[in-house]
Parts: sequence; structure tokens; C-alpha cells
Amino acid sequence: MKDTKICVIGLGYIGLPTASLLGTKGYKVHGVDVSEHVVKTINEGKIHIVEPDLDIMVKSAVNVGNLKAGLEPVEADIFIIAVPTPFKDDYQPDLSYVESATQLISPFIKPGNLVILESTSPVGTTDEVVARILKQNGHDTDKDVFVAHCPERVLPGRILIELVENDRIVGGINPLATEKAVEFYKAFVRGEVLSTDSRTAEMAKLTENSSRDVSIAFANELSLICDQEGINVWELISLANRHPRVNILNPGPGVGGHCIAVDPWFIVARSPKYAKLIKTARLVNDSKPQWVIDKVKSKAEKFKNPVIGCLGLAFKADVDDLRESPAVNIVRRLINDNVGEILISEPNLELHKEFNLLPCEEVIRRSDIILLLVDHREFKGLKTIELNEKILIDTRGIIQ
Ligand code: SAJ
Repeated sequence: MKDTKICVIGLGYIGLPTASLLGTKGYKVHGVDVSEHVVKTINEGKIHIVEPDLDIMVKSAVNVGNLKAGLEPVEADIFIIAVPTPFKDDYQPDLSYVESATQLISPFIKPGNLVILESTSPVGTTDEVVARILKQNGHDTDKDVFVAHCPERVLPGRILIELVENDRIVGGINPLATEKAVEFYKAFVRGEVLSTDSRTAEMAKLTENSSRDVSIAFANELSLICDQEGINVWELISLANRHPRVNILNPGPGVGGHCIAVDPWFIVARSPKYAKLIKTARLVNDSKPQWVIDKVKSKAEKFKNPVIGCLGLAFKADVDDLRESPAVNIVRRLINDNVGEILISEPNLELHKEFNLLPCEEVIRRSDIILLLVDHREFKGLKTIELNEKILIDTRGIIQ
């Protein structure tokens, strides 16, 4: 292991934890990123994203000389691609980062190398994009360059734990590639390493996130029905979940982050004729922020100069990540539509370039309407009784 060299392309939420973990396990890791700032920060032993314990891991990998970052790849035994796979305006997958990462590493690849795509990808990407580009560049991916997919499955906030503890699904474009990739993951993963082919591995990851999206859509749909019927949806769900075979997730202001709100579209894009439920779930979850906005507007109408206190901006509890956050979308719309004076509190951020952030207590004290958007631990102790006469719209069901 000491002599195994690994080149990780993309030093974001997945690439950096993976690179630093491998560095602390004794591999010689070279990380590549397009951002000079990211490269400089990591080489100083620091981090550019918020994730528990990642700072310690990066510092120790850099200090022992096992993690270096650069703008260009180097020759290695194993290449790991961990770049973003967003979608375009028409919900079609944007694979341009995977394509450019593959082109970037191609001149550095030698016979015997293993190339692993970890980015969440539409079915066929490992074979039809990564292996195809390598083949076009003269590499023999049938015989001596091994190409596989191993989707990342870690939960932001628990990345370093889940990188080691979670089971991994590994699928090569041929059985030999699967075998080589399985052998690599078995060296540092404590969970089980399960082998399949690359297309099934790609679909497994999309299925996991779509399954969660569909379940959340069910909860969100229930929340609208219950609101109309005057029923507390959280009480309802906790009662229904007492059935031994029922497990309903929680409604919220919408689904955020860059995974669950994105990945189901990769299935819909390839199978529009059949992916009806998956698409509907996406639409149900994407329509929830508008429902919240309408609710606030109808309450605000009762005030001459309404002050609306928004609690939370992040896409989920106890993180500082605002990507695809329904809370941000809702706050921005309330401001643009001049619904009233908007006060905002986000305890996980000190500053925001667009919004003025205030302490939670001040927001509550000054507001007529309290809009709870994120179930951060700082908000969990709030009690209806302390909110006096104020109107409460609790999209997460945490205020008692
Ligand atoms: N949410 C609800 N109700 C719930 C659960 C979640 O409204 O009951 C919302 C959250 O508030 C958030 C969104 O859904 O806005 C997504 O949050 P999450 O915690 O469910 O998932 P992510 O996006 O942080 O991470 C997911 C994970 N996938 C699954 O749990 C199947 C993670 O394991 C994946 O690695 C990650 O996507 C990814 O990178 O794909």
C-alpha cells in the first residue's frame, strides 16, 4: 500500500474526504482541482468546506507528506474521478465535468492502471463516457486499463464515518475491472464491498436517492392534505409509523442539496416513458416551497407592516451547506415579492453575501410571523409558548 499512488480528480465534498482518508491510510495521494484557492488551501493543511473532523484528517495527511494538491494530474496506479454531475436547464444530465476529468487524466494513464468514477452518474456513463474517451485516446480498456464505477454514498455531516463504515457497490465495465476495484476498496472500507457491473452500480446509486425522494414526496403530499383537513401531520405520521411495516419520512419546506433533488432526473432523462412516479415525486417536492410562500403571504395579509422572521437557510439540519436549499429559495422570494420586512437567522453561517444574518433571539423578538425552515439544533428548544402572540409556520414540525 505504501507504494500505491492515487490521483483524485475533484477536491470537493467527496474528493477531499476520500483523498485525505487514503493519505492517512498510507497511500501517496495527489489531489487535483481546477481552483487555485482550493489547491493552495489544502497544501497548507487546511480545508475549504465544512465537515466534521475533515480539518484534522487533511492536516495529518498533508503533514505526513501523503497528500498534495495541484492543478494538474500526475502518473498514478489508481485514478479516482469525483467531480460534479449537475443537470442542465432542461433536466438533462451535464456530464461535461466527467468528460473533461477523463481527458485530463488520459495522458497520465499507463497499462495496469485502475480508473474509478465515484461521481453519481446516469446509467452507462462509466462505459460510454469514461471508457469511451480512454479508448479513443489509445488505451485498451478491455485488457490493460481497468475502469469501474463505485458511487459515493456518504451523508454530509457524517462523511468521514460513512466513507469507512458504509457498504460500497463496485461495478466494473468488465469482470476484471470489478475485481481490481473491489480489491482496492476492501483495503480501507469496513463495510461490505459488493460487486456488480458498472450499469447496475450506477443505477443503484440513483435508486437510493430516488427512493428517498419518493418517500419524502409522500410525506410532503400528506402535509398539504393534513393542512387542509386541520390535522397535525407530524402527529399523524408518528401514529401511522407505529404500524410495524410503515415508515413515513418527514415533510419539510422542500428537498434540497445537490443529490436527492438532482439524481432522480438522471433516471427520468433516460426513461421518460416509465419513470412516472419518480418524476412526479420530484415535482411534488419542488412545488413545496411555493406552498410555503403562499402560506406566509396569506398570514402576512393580516398585518399592516408584517415582519417575518426566517429561521434557517441551510438545505438541512446542522450543516452550513446552502446548495439547492429550499429555505434560500423561499427567503429570496419573500424578499423579492415584498411580503414584508424579512429577518433571517442561520446559526451555521457568520456572513452571507446576499442576506443580513441576525441572532435567533433578535429575529424572534422583532417578528410578527416566525417561519421555521430548518430543524437546526439551535431551534429545537423553541416552545410555542415563548413565541407569545406570534404566528408560527413550522415547516419541520419541531416547535412544541
Ligand atoms: N428531507 C426531508 N425529509 C426527510 C429527510 C430529508 O424533507 O425526512 C430533506 C432534507 O431536509 C434535505 C433533503 O431532503 O433538504 C436531502 O437530505 P438528506 O439528509 O436526505 O440527504 P443528502 O442529500 O444530505 O444525502 C443523500 C444521502 N442519500 C440517501 O440517504 C439515500 C447520502 O447517503 C448520499 O451520499 C447523498 O445524498 C449523495 O451524495 O448522493
